[in-house]
Amino acid sequence: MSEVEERKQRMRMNRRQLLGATATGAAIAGTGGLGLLTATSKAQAQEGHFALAPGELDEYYGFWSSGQTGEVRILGFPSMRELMRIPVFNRCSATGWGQTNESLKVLTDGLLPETKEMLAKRGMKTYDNGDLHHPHMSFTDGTYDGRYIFANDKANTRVARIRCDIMKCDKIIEIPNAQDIHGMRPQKYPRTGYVFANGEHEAPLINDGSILDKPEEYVNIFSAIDGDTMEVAWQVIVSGNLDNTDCDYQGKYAFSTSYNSEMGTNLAEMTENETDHCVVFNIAAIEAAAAAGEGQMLNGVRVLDGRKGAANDQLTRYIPIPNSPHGCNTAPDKKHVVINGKLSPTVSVIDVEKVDALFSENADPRSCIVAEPELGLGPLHTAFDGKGNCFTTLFLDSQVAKWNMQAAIDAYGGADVDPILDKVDVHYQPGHNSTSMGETAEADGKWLISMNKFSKDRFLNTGPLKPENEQLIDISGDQMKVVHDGPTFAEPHDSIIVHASKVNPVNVYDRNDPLWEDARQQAAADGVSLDDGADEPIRDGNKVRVYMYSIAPEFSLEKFTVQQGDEVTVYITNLDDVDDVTHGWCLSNHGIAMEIGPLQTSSVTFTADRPGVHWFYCQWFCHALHMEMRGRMIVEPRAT
Ligand code: CUK
Ligand code: CUA
Repeated sequence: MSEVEERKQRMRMNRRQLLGATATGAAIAGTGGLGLLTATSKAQAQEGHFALAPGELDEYYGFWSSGQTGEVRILGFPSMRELMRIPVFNRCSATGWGQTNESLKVLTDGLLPETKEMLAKRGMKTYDNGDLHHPHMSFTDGTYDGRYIFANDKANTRVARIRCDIMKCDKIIEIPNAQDIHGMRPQKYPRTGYVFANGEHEAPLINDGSILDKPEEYVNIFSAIDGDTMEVAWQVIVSGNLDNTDCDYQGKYAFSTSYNSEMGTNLAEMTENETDHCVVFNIAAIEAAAAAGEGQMLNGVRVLDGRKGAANDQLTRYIPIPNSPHGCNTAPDKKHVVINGKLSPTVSVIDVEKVDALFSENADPRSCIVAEPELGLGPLHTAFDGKGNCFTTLFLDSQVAKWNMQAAIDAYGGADVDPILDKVDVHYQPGHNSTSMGETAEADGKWLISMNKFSKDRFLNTGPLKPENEQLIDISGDQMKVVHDGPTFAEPHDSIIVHASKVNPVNVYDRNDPLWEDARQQAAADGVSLDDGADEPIRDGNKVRVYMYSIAPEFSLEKFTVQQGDEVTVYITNLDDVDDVTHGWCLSNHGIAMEIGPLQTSSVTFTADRPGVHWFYCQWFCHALHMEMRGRMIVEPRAT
């Protein structure tokens, strides 16, 4: 039998086992143990104080990832109402993200030249998918500062930045030398600073075809991005792959889990070792090595060798952790980092104050582990209440375990205490969880969200594709209480819950916003002001530029005329300096639509290749005469 045929047969077997059996450690594909859990009682679900009266505002913003949808979502929290979507790696029909010149600049400027070339051959300017797992806000002094949200794209190796003043993405960079950015966290102290990003999948460092099916020569890359400039500051080659990451509150170390220390390429190889590891990155030593010109420059980035046995042994340490750890979460006590076991029923607790000692000679790399409580099957991620308690999702058990950090440390030291305080059923198969302000030093211990991968029977049936289920859990008391189910479309992994006082978005754009600097410069070159528009299209060979503004319910031009085959750019400035009066510009039968917020300029470029009369209209309901907010593009046939 061929290798491939064997693999297929094994997969079919596993599937049969999964469908027939209850949860076992082997059922890592995630469908184990379904249907065995008791439902939360209706009475319990109707308690709680998460419901708001009409017009009442939430206490927190929730920033939600969307996985393979590629966007970030803003929720009001704890009401769980979806407030807004921020397109990032995806294409958005409503806002024109991925089509307007302003968004294309964000989406294309940071791509590597070879990516642009590959896409151009397919007639594309940028990717239109992404896999956004981890949204995290910038920090100052160990807590959220409301400046930015950073997010990873596992699908196409990118990191994005969202400006929190306007809640739009302003920078996306593709990370060179690395493959498939997964774990990502901003530096907590002194500020962000760095954004740490894990390349998950191993590949040749120079992946140009000169090394192919030789996994022993593959590497993995850890990157530090400068959050202010969105440039890669440095990279470190590691042994094993990288999964999730977090950092300390001292500004000294970052930590990454590795589920594939074996550097295997198939399931059996990847899960072979009894222990994998957590990599510790020594930031000062790495900065010094980069400044000294160690390592090599590759695609404009200083790449250092932090593998086991590397010449400079001060850059990294490898802490052995039981089989295939996943989540990496720093506690608000500023002292402990929790490494979540996944295939091991344990979590391993690192004391950051014991990490310095790992860098002395002959140190035991496990000497920084101060607790390793056994919590249940499939621990994936841990959140914190700021009162010394931890909440860990148990994927296979479909539960959240609440446990006490000090009790776990005491038990590890030999005391006869059970660190587990409570367990609650969640529905079903939780991945990430987050607590209110829980990844900052200001964790407030009020709410926990459990982000469950399966909803099964919790909602009306939507066919074979079902929503995820995110359950709101009140953690203010001794016992956890599930108070609300929140369905979501594919597939939020992670979320942060940020007190509303940290975030202060504007209501209207600043006319000087750098987002449309290109439009401003083009207008100046054409002798036009964006605020005044132009009465006639400006012709420049077969390029035509149309400048107009909007004031509800009219565009400044009720028609404009171009010739068939012209490359037309339409610039629109929304002069309505009024909260919540967004206009749109949709050109019928051309696949063109964009958002124009109050005092924003948006532009779009297309070829006018259909002779005749084409209506454009405002697609954002803005006024009693919104239907009348329209005009004509007249396209004169090409002379024959
Ligand atoms: S990973 Cu998805 S459940 Cu990408 Cu943060 Cu753990
Ligand atoms: Cu402007 Cu509708």
